[in-house]
Amino acid sequence: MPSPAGMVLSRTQASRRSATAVHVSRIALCSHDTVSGVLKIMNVATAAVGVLGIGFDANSSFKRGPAEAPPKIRSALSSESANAYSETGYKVWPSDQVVDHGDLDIPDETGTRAPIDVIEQGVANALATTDRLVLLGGDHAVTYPIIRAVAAVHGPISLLHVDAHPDLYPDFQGNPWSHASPMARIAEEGLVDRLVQVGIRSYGPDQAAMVEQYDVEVHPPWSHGPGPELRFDSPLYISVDVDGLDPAYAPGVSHPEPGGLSVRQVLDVIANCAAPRVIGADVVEVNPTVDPTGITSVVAAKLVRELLGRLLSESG
Ligand SMILES: [Mn+2]
Repeated sequence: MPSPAGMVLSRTQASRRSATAVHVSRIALCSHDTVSGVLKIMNVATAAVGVLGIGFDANSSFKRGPAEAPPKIRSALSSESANAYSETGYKVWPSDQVVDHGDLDIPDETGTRAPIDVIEQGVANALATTDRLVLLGGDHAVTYPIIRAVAAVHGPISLLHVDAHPDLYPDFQGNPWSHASPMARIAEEGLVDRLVQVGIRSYGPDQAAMVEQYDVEVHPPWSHGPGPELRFDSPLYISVDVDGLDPAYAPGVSHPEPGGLSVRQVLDVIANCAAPRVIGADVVEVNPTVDPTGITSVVAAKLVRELLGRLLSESG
């Protein structure tokens, strides 16, 4: 049974609800304009793009914490240390064109299907009012149910995946919903017609077999120059694990892997990949419990700002 709008459920309360229940903890219909100080009522029906938080990390294999990321990323987005615009000139946060759907309330269960279904239904609900979303993770396990919901609306789609890791384990330590396995679920269900991975630098033979089996295109990090030329023929979804970046730029992650991409390289990928349309994106794996300066949330907010700018550039 859906929760009434505006009702906030604690994680414990949510866990007691039935496995198939869908909880939207709050629907933000207003935005505080940090420039003028005026509280503006936003019209969900006219917003071009939505933002939805998915603070879920029960399937993290090594260290929990990404469940705490969405409010940290929003706080960095709203900080008066930066302005409201993308580098490409679009007013993204706050913006009349961007509606904040709040955060999903998700059962805190490890290794079960229930949270996956709650996330998929919650994303589908948000897509009903804004058919393009930027999702704030959460660990990377959230991307499988997100893609199920997005592909149901926009499919067939292509998936551009920035990460240190391919996340293609058939299961990880027996958990098929692990944050190390979302791309395996997406590939085996045929949810995307093309999977392109960028920044990959940590994987073994079992995942290499999956790359071969599902014809995944893998680009390791590059040292200089423009990077791979990426052209897609179908609507594109972009999933960014911030550990695809070098830990020098994004240290607050559960699995830091040195030798990664710079912020500028990832921004260039977002700006330069060619596709008929970008129809959604997520930024995942920020772990605020190991990010004492908050810089990783600031980096994530920067990526969200430019992803929103890219989506708004393709509106209407
Ligand atoms: Mn990763």
